[in-house]
Amino acid sequence: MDEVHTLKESFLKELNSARSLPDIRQLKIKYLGKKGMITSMLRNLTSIAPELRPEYGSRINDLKRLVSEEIEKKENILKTDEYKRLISSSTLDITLPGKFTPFGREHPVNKILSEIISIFVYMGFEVEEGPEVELDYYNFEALNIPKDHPARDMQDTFYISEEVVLRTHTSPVQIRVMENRRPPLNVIAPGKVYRCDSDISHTPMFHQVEGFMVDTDISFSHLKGVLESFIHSFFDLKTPVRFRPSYFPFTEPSAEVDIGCNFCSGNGCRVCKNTGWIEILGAGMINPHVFEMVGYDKNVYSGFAFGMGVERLVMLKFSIDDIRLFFENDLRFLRQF
Ligand code: 2NL
Repeated sequence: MDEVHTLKESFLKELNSARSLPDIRQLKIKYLGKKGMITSMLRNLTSIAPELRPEYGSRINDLKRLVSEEIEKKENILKTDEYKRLISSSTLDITLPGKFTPFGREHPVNKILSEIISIFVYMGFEVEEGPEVELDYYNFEALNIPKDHPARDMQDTFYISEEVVLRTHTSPVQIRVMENRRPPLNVIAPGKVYRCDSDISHTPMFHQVEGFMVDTDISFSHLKGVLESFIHSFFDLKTPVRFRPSYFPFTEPSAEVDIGCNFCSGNGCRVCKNTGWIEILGAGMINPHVFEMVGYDKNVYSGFAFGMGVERLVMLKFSIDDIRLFFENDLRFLRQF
């Protein structure tokens, strides 16, 4: 019995003089390890007289529990000490606030551009992209825009050279698609376009989504159905839609598409210039001359095409009255969407 008492005394003394985590680890091995002193005592129980075994065994087990608990306590104290020492000796101040990284967010124009693309993709259109620096041929010639057309004036077009321009619309993407593929085709071409123009409602770069559908027997009804569905999806199911005759060199017949003014409910206001209607799209049946340019038989195929300015749609949707706000990078403006 004294043996257990002596072991306890010597353990407590050694524990008291242990100063580091390695010291504690040594103690643990010495008393509780496979060949440790308490472990051997328990193993040697068989050599003790049977009548003394229960009492002796239970005293050893009490000691074992005490040793484990004391070791763990001291281990925790030493760990905390070491951690404190590490912090105070380190040049790293973990109490300093972290570096602030401001969150970015999608530009309202890109947000609406994605929304427009999703609506057309849902209707089965493919998305195609093409070069922003474009041949005069694809930007004008193939679209039946004659040499003396106002859109070709130096005023509107950024010329890189005699034959190369910054595209003024995304139609050239569609010409390239038609050149390379055969109908049936349902394609939209979103992207940046450039015009030499700058005031409250024009910026030299803006975004456009054009689209077209070509197959045998495509009619003006298809054009009306697709564009009406788009408008009702983008704005509201109750938005009034109106098709008005117009002219584009690349479509015949051509139309402009208006929606009922949602600022005055059609009663007339500054936004709709008292007409009750706001123009949002241009469209028409693809001019047979364009089909000839891309090598399609104009007697077999027909199709419609349309184009819209994205900034204009964003302005209508969010009631923004100055297009230049999109390009000033004022976070107070950009954070609102
Ligand atoms: C508008 C008008 C329009 C087209 C774009 C087009 C493209 C090809 C052939 C025929 Cl490849 N047409 N595009 C047609 C009608 C109108 O845009 O006001 N855009 C902002």
